[in-house]
Amino acid sequence: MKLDHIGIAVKNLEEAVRFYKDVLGLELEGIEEVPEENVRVAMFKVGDTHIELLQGTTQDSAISKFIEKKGEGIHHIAVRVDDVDKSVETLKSRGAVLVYEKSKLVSRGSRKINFVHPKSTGGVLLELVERVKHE
Ligand code: CMX
Repeated sequence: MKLDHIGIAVKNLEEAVRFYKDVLGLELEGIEEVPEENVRVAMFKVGDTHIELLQGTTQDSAISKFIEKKGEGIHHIAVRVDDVDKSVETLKSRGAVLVYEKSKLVSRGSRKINFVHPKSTGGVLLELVERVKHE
């Protein structure tokens, strides 16, 4: 496993992007909508890893609900794995609770993701990310 990114929930993506880019001076890799998760995200490169800013696009999005309950802040930590489905099976067999029954393909099929529920990890939502290679 490698640390892929740290996800931060924000109310206003444009305002947050300005801070991370213009004040902190981080390199913005891109902004995209992820409709499968009802979020818009901005990805910044930080050394070998990334910071992902997320704004919910619907009231029932996981990000909007998180901000309503806990306010803005660190929402999840994402680790890169070679094969999400294999990792999910291994983690389940060791007793971890996964959020999605079936891992999801997002971002036009470029990433496959699932989440380990915070109740398994001591209060941290852990995303598993596979970068899908297309032939
Ligand atoms: N980090 C830590 N704890 C969290 C949490 C988070 N991000 N989100 C919720 N929790 C806590 C809740 O506060 C609650 O704690 P208590 O029982 O102590 O009150 C507990 O987890 C369970 O909450 P819940 O009511 O069962 O579930 P929620 O409706 O809050 O949803 C979760 C939690 C993880 C199932 C939901 O956020 C989810 O489905 N996440 C996966 C999808 C997602 O996060 N998408 C956005 C990112 C997309 C991307 O990266 O592209």
